[in-house]
Amino acid sequence: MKALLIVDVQNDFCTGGALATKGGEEVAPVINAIADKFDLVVASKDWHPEKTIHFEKWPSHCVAGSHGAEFHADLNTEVIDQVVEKGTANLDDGYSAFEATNLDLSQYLKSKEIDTVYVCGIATDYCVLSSALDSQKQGFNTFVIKDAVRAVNLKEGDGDRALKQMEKAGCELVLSSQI
Ligand code: VGL
Ligand code: ZN
Repeated sequence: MKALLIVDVQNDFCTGGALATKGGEEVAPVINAIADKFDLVVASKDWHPEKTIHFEKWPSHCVAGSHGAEFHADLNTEVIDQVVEKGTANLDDGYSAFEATNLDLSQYLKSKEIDTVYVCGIATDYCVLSSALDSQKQGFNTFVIKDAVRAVNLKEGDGDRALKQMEKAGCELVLSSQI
């Protein structure tokens, strides 16, 4: 059984947001077009308290309950079976969807007999990277959908380096058209 893991397609990571990636919202139609090919769809939300050590590294973003923390309006949320929230404590970054605090994601996926996880969303060089590496570590066959991710690129090339790192760790890179 295959799951789609949609990472952080939230307003603050899209054009005009507090921590915008270039063209972040462009992943939404790509994701919408493939979502029905999966047995289960999980979406993560970066979901921070107002005060957190995370904001010593980053501008304030995705504060729980704020507009910036909402899913981007272009993402079809009707297909989402389960939302997981991460980065909710003030002492960690919570980059990985597997660090969600409202649900043990790994256990949840296993309880649904998922053995394969396709990761997409934002940002390639942080939360997608951590989530894909954790997925692989937890024993799921892990794919990363190259045309359905966007990077922060604090340093030029960070997104591409993250993709290589995921590949090196055993994740497979695919295009949405190959699914
Ligand atoms: C993210 C930086 C800070 C992400 C979250 O979703 O990739 N990046 N918080
Ligand atoms: Zn964050």
